Amino acid sequence: MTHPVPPLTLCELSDTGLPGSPSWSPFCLKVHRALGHLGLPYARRHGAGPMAHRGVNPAKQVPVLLIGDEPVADSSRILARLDRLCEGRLGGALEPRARAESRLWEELADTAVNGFVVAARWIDADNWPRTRAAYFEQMPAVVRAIVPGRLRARVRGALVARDLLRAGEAACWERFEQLLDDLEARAPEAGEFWVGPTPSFADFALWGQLHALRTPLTPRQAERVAARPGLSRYLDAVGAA
Ligand SMILES: N[C@@H](CCC(=O)N[C@@H](CS)C(=O)NCC(=O)O)C(=O)O
Repeated sequence: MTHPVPPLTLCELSDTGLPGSPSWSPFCLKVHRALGHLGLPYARRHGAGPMAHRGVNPAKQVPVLLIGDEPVADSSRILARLDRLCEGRLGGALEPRARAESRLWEELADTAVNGFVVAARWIDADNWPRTRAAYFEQMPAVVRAIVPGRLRARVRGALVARDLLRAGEAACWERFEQLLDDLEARAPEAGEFWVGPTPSFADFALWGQLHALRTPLTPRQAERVAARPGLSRYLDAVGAA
């Protein structure tokens, strides 16, 4: 590393307590994994919700990484900044075509794949009680009786607007199966990562979303990922990288 990296603090939500899955947020998982891959030490600042970090998160979302005193919001912007601080080790050093491909896969993970994480947790009726317990356990009981249901209705509307639930839940899960089949067919050989021999933007983003589907909140979707051996082996490799 040419320049010393300033102290880093990751502003995020609560810890899950699950080994290997420090956050419920797929975008926070993405940043955790990138920082872990770079071997950079960092502090963690937990908040009950994104608004706990007001003042540093203009989009009212997590993650935000404080680099020294400077807040950097949005997981892709965070990875781009870390990449610049670490001599292209997150993908910036790839040749331009591979770098572009890595960023395009990052975009697919953060948008299309993320939609299925949100649907699995908030809309799948079997999973919803587990999501509600995990996300809202710290709320006072009176508030907990009202707020989660209202938020769920809002999330459903957002997923219709994202064109994920417009044709109904059965069609959504059919598309999920197709996406997993396509990712399984595209998964790299053992020892390789998504666009080359070392992990890059694509890997952290895909891992964040797909690993978020492997927690006890969404057992059916975890089982569907596990049914793809190439993809599962790849996710384990990124988790260990
Ligand atoms: N584009 C953002 C998305 C971050 C995001 O959606 N974070 C979620 C937690 S997983 C959040 O803060 N949601 C609160 C909200 O959108 O109100 C990124 O890549 O960091």
